[in-house]
Amino acid sequence: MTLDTTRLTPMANAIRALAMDAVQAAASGHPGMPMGMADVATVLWSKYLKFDPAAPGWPDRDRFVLSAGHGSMLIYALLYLSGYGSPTIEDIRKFRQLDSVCAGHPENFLIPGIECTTGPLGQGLAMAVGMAVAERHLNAVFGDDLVDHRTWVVAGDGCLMEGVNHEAIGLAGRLGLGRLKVLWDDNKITIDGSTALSTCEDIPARYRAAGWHVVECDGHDFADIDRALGEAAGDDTRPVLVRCRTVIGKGAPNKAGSHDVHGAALGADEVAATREALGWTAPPFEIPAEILADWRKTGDRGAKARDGWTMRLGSHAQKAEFERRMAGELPAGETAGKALSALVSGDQAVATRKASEIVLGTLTEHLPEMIGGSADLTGSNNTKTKATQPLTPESYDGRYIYYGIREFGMAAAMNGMALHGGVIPYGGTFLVFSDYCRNAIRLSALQRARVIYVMTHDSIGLGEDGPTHQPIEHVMSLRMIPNLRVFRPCDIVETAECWNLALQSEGTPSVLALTRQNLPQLRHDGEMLSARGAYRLQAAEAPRQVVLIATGSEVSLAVEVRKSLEAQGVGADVVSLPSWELFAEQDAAYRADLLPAGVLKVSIEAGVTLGWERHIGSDGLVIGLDRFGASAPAKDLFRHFGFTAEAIVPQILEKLKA
Ligand SMILES: Cc1ncc(C[n+]2csc(CCOP(=O)(O)OP(=O)(O)O)c2C)c(N)n1
Ligand SMILES: [Mg+2]
Repeated sequence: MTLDTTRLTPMANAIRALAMDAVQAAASGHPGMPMGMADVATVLWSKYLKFDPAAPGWPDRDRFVLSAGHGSMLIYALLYLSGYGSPTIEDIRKFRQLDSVCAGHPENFLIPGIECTTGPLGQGLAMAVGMAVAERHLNAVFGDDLVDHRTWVVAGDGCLMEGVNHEAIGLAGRLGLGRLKVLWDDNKITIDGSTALSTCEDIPARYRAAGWHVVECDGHDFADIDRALGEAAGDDTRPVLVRCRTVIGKGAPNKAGSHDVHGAALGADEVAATREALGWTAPPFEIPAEILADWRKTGDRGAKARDGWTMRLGSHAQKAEFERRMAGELPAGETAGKALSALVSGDQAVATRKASEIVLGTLTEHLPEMIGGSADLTGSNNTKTKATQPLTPESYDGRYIYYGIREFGMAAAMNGMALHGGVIPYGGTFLVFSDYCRNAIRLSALQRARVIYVMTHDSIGLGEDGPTHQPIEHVMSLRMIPNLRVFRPCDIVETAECWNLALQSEGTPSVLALTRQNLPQLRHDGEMLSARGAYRLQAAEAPRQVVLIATGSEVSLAVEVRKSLEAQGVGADVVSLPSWELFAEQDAAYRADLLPAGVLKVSIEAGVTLGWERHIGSDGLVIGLDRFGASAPAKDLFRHFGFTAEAIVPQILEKLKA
């Protein structure tokens, strides 16, 4: 198909007009990037991107990721102009206002055509790596007839400068993700001014070194853009970086090329001057019919492609399985339940990381959508199973990703995989390095992505590696992230339950905080008690004066404490609290029954104490750790820091006297 370049100029100017007018109306936003990338985006959407505005969720669409999320008006303009139902022109008029889906940065949960939430620079590109992985994997499983698409990214200087970029492109290069095409808005401007202020990097050389194919073009010459995108589309063996040399704010006669257009409205005078310069006479938010008609035609190719795809799906042998997986539904039959019932009859004193591996063995065998991995700690995180063979360029049907030492890149890639659909990603690292992934975990939660983080070595109980490796504040700080489930199971049965719950949490990511050290099996029932977040593991025998509340490895300690108290005539319940979030969802009566008023409540958790007041009240007793750990065998550390029945019981008796 040859492009009619005379029609492209007004189409691109429509993007420019919408961007500058919306930002002007909101008196807030980023006009420079959409204006600068308008020409490239117009060629991409007119000729290369496979999409159907009538079906934003069509599984075989190309994924378009605006990694430079501050340029949100670019994607709002593209979606509106090409005929998606959302956003409407009314939404664009109300850009950045409370009742508009056109939020400051693109949000995947507000507009169906937005593949992922972007704004934290670098992560859009890193998520796109995950989308490209999911595409190749599903292609290997279901074939070209059902899965055959690309992932296109628009990224700015900032996205390429962020550290996560290094992780993401290294992984993409190694995995040979040829379906990934990154269009770099090389405008040499960031907020502070010229990129020369802060970098002298040879970016194409860096990408080539990571195994990428690099193409360049003049980002304002349609024929040259077309040539470069053609070359990019033509190489499906290596990921491609298209360096688009652009001028930020292109079209604004006095401000283009300057950091002044990055993140502020042009101002009434410059808006008028831009209209003049572009020959754009239409009033704000009105697109001349002929130009809109040209835009509405851009989806035609995709609509045809989707018709063909729908026919192929209709007669495909794997239709039902493909649809199940893309819908994110777990297979019928209680697979996780089966894993659970096999465990309750046993008596296994294992680390919960080991328990997780045992459970995963069953889960990955029955859930082909699970794709595991680890950031170079496979043998420590216990994330690999028999069913999950390595995913490599030679075998994309593999289900285990060696992410390398790239925690943030792994987490972001998992977000992309989950958002692509058809797979459920889980990946491991040490809990202490959840900080390296933290903003991606936050984005899992914000984007409602089912990503499962397997975070092992969850306390001082990891022992000799010492304070750099011992999480103190991590479990509590992860509990602070909205829409994230943090599970800290106490034994093998709870571990199975928590895995089950994490898999069922379709719109919520989960963190499993697991031990390095062995823990006794405390549960011998298959009641799925963890589903309530907390439950009474043991009830007081003597008249109840104390409720002990513990998580993970400290639950067995609470059991010992209880034994000692009961021996002295002090009745004590033990409550296991594997998930604060699920417990918070229970009704008041259930919560009050577990944690009644008028009884001394004692929390035991080998981590920071801040926050435990929620469960023990202002007159409770909190056993925790508000300092960094130390390097020694686990047993010695627990003794040293007072996590023994001998150290805790006297404190409880003292408190009861007071
Ligand atoms: C992780 C992160 N750090 C900082 C910011 C704030 N920020 C938004 S845009 C921007 C500059 C980005 O420069 P570039 O990607 O070149 O965009 P351009 O100015 O060319 O539009 C910064 C620092 C952010 N959104 N995300
Ligand atoms: Mg820039």
